[in-house]
Amino acid sequence: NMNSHKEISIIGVPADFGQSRRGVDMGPSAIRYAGVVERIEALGHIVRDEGDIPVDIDAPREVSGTNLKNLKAVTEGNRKLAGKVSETVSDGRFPLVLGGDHSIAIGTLAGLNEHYSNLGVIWYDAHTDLNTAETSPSGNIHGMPLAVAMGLGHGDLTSIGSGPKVKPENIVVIGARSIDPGERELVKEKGIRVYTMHEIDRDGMTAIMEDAISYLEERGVDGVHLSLDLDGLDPLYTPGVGTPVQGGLSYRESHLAMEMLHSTGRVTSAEFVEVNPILDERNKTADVAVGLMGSLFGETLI
Ligand code: 6HN
Ligand code: MN
Ligand code: MN
Ligand code: MN
Repeated sequence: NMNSHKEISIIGVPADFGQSRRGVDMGPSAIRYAGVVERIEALGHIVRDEGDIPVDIDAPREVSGTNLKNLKAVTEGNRKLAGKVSETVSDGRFPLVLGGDHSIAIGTLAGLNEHYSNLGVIWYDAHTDLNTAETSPSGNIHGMPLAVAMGLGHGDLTSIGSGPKVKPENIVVIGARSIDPGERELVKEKGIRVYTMHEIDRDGMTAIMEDAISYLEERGVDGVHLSLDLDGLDPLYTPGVGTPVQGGLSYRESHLAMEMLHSTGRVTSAEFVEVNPILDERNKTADVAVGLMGSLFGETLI
């Protein structure tokens, strides 16, 4: 169907300041090498690779003494990304953001917020990324972006763009299996819809995705952003991530989820994060990421 063809802008964010393991800044290169442009163009979409957001990768690292490591570098990178994402949506194009660690979701969501007043967010991740400096066990900002998007956390981060970017009741988390005590409190307090591995094991991915999609539709969302952390999958399929957690989503479950999202025709932006080629096995994780993008943009087996 020609009407479903999109104009897609690929935006690379070679940034690793949100966590402590080097290499995730090479994620965009690895995903390009895995053939992202060709894979999506083959589906009939018009793809423009916008290159990378300029990131000062050689900036000095803050290794200790703060519970918001590399705050300045994270803030600067996200300001630039927010501008680029906003401009992309202004041009009527679909932003496909390639990380980089998950702290880049702060900028993506800030940019999207310029255009949506009731955005839905699907957070596909082993983690809930709902920490603040007060609750974080690591000080790594990649564990905080969803809290920042709700307006919680350090002012330098929450003030990128204007106001809160997402309402807690417009968020669904899929695949969670590593949740810190402060995050658990926030999930309960804000009533965030979290489908942990328990619910997915019990009810199956089909039922979970149907529920997640109808939940967001009932909220009357005016756009849906998919934020996919490759550690949402089991490390068996995506070993090239900095914070792997056993017992994750399978390759097939993840493709099914992407195919079901495609069927809705409601996804308006996406980001794929945490691909770390240094920790990977022969670019396996980037290959999986590109395969999932294929399904998200309409690939079918026959
Ligand atoms: N990610 N909850 C842990 C922390 O340090 O806050 C892990 C966060 C991982 C974040 O994978 O995007
Ligand atoms: Mn808004
Ligand atoms: Mn994660
Ligand atoms: Mn994450």
